[in-house]
Amino acid sequence: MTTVTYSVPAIHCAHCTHTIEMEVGELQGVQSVKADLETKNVTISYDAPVTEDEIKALLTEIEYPAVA
Ligand SMILES: [Cu+2]
Repeated sequence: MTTVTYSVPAIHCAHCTHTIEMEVGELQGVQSVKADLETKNVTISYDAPVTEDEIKALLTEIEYPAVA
């Protein structure tokens, strides 16, 4: 399993963290998603078949892009 943490500055309320957790959690292979309102960090643990590129693409699509 791979765990990544992204900074997502667009997070501004509990609705944002909920949306991110729901949407990213639906990707096949994602084991856990935790979006933190205080730090604006999103920590995601995943296995195949999902890839980091797909996770980042989804975050961009739902308008919560990860910054490097
Ligand atoms: Cu919000």
